[in-house]
Order: sequence, then structure tokens, then C-alpha cells
Amino acid sequence: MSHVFTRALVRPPTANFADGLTTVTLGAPDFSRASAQHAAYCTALRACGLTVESLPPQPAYPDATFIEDTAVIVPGLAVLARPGASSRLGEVATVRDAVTRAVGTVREIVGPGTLDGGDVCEHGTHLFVGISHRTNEEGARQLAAEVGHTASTIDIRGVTSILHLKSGLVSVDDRLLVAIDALAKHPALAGHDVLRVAPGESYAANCVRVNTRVLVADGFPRLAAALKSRGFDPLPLGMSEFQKMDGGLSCLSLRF
Ligand code: CIR
Repeated sequence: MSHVFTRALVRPPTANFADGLTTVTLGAPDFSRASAQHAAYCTALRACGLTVESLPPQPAYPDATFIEDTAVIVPGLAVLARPGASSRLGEVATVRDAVTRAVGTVREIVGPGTLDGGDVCEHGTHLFVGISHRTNEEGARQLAAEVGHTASTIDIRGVTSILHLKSGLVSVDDRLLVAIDALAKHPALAGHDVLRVAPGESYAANCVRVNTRVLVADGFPRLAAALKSRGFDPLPLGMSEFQKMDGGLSCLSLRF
């Protein structure tokens, strides 16, 4: 089951978090507010029943709090990613031991493949993999071969509002996807039940199903209401400081 988890790996932001990559123009993040939001995120994961392992902050890698991008974990297997941004490549070595301890069987994406975990949307036993400015076709091909799930790619390089596929497409259960308008009509989603986020709420698309709850960014009431009406139990979390660095809820943990 792709939404049932017992553990999570996280990494709090570093004081130089604002030195990370970003394409948005929302201003510089506030470190102490980011730390508080991260702590609340960890509390929420625990409230969902997860054991949370927190890795040490990495001042050499200001984006390392977005730990999801460093690996893809499916039942019984972890695939270490190969981030497409050169400043983030070294982050993989910093999670290798923890991922190996946690999962046991570890494979990895190798060059010329590149893959950011944020481009991988696991939906039941199918993988949607975003071809983005970070993830290339070769990375997507290697991932599908390692995981053994069926896979389809979605080219998001022309969708300027999102960095990664999961910024705009997530699976909330094995039958329901949440998507931004720009992705909802993609041929790869034909035949799937898709809940479209309302105009003006596209940041909220990056919600995270964790056991009986769905973590949602605070301040996007229409998505929370739509999820409730479908029988889900949203858990709102402040994300303002991570949004300033192009990050969403899923990026802040590896769940397994
Ligand atoms: C980056 O540009 O790589 C980071 N500042 C944000 C990464 C967000 N990760 C994600 O959506 N999975």
C-alpha cells in the first residue's frame, strides 16, 4: 500500500537555508520560522503514527532539508537519486547510511541519468515520473527498471509554475490523484480519477497522504474542503518559509 507508512527520515533546515536554490520571488525565508514550521511538520508525522528519524542539518547543502529529492523508497527497496542540480548532487552521500540502515536494499541512479525524488509520484503500483529541469529520461528509465513498477513519464519542462512533478500531481489513495490544471488533462492521467485544485490554490496540490491523514499546506481552504468531501482528513501545516525556496510538504521527508 503506497500510503501506509511507519517511518520517516527528515532533516531540519540549516541557518543558511536561504542560500538554497529558488525560482520564486516571495522574499527570503526566515530561519527561525522555517525551523518552527519544520518542527511542526515532524510533530504532525508523529501524530500520524510515524517514527521520525532526524538527520543532522547540512550547512554545506542549504537545500538538504528537501530530503525527498535524494531517494525514492518503495516497499523493500530504496533507490538513491542523482539530483539534477549540481549544488545538490553531494546530498545523496549524506543520506546513504541512514537509508541503508532503514531499508536494507539500496540501488542508485547513475550518470548520465539524473533524478530528483520530487519528480516521482507513486500511485498504487504505477510510477508517474516527471521529466523536468532536474530529472531526465535516462534517470526515469533507470528508476522504473529498478523498482519494477509500470511507469509513465510526464514532461513538465513547459509547466513553468512547478519545479517537480509532485509540486503539481500527487496520489492521495490508490484511486485518486490531486493535480493542478496544467497537468490534469495530461494523456498519462487518462482514465484516472483526478481532483483538480482550484485556481489560486496550485501550491496546495503538493499534499501528502500519511496513513489516515492528508497533510495540506495551511491557507488553501478549497482543497482542504474538497478532500474532506471525499472522506479524507486534512491536517493543515504552515509552509510559508519552504514555499519561498520552491519546496512543498512532500519534499520535507522520506516516508516508508
Ligand atoms: C531546489 O530547488 O532544489 C529546492 N530549493 C527545492 C526542492 C523542493 N523539492 C521538492 O519539491 N521535492
